[in-house]
Amino acid sequence: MAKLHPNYYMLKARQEELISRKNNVNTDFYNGIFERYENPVLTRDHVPVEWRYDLNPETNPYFEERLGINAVMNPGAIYLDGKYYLMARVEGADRKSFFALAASDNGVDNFRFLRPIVLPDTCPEETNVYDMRLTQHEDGYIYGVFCSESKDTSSNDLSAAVAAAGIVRTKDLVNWERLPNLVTLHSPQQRNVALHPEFVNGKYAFYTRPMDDFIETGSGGGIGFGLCDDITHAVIDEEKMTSIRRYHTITESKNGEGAVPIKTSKGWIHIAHGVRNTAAGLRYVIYAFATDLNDPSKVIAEPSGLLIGPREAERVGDVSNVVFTNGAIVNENNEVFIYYASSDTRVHVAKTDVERLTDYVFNTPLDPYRSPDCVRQRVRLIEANQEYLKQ
Ligand code: BGC
Ligand code: BMA
Repeated sequence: MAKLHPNYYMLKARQEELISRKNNVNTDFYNGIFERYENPVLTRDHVPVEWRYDLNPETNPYFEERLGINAVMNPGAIYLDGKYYLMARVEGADRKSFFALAASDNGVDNFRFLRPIVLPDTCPEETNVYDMRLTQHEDGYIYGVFCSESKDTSSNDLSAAVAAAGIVRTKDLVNWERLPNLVTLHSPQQRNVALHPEFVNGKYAFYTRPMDDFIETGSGGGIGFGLCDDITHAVIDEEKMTSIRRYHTITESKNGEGAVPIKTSKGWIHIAHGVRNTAAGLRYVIYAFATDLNDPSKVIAEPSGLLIGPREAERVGDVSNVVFTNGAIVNENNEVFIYYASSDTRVHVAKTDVERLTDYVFNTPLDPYRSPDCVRQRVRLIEANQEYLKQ
């Protein structure tokens, strides 16, 4: 066999340096709620050289990248046997995404891609897949719920598409069984669907996001919640509303479930996304809310405003002004790792712990929804603080 091209070794060395680089807390940022880190945890440069280059010098004499990667984003996340796994959305230069698994021992650096996931190809019309939520369900399976996108052949508009929730399951992150897509009897389209980790009234429970069409949620009022009897033919009739969209807030245009909810002693904590429209296009931020332990559709806490917004370098990328999350991990020390992508380009981690996150969700004031009330809310804070400043 002919020798490998010298640039292969150059790329491998660079990649090794990138992957083994220690990630430190970004000390310029403080809000007491979570820490940001200096470096992204997963980027297109983390994708193995062998996944992109043909190493055969005869068929690739100039060592050109044959199958480029455009972006790595929106990972599902799961903690298994002390390892932090990310199921990333990897987007090829061809705009199609696939899922690939990466793992790290500490959740903040040294993430290495293990393998691309080849899902059972059961939907002939499916064109793209993305944004998988991984749920460790009490039935013993790990489920992946993702967006399955197809062309809308009923419309003359070339861009018209249909979004549905695809469902796969596994016991080992290696072998995947594909189940039929979720059917929601009252919503024509679905994106941002996540499976709740526990049975609710003996049924499988999904967070949904009813939509009238592909981009606009239309009459869809927010993050839905529905039950189904049989996960192998998942059909949801009624979708109750949980966190709803509101005028002149961060969720005005759309919102959607992000990570699988985190169980705490006070309630299920949800880390979701909210979208508003601007002259510069849609702006995506991450927010949090909590639902009742016994009735996970009932919102019991709604801290005002955003939890994570795109900052500095995060603001720029393929789809600028976006932070998006669909995966979080809680480890045995109650540390919380929120994985989020910025501008549909790379993946970051925000770290907190269950106690601080709970305090944020339950003790951050509510949004008064009107500017005059918001300023009064702030003045009350300032006046109360005067007492402490006198000390
Ligand atoms: C893109 C997604 C995006 C969606 C709605 C899809 O075609 O792949 O990233 O969220 O359109 O804009
Ligand atoms: C969506 C999501 C994400 C993406 C976001 C911004 O609707 O499903 O895939 O991060 O748009 O482009």
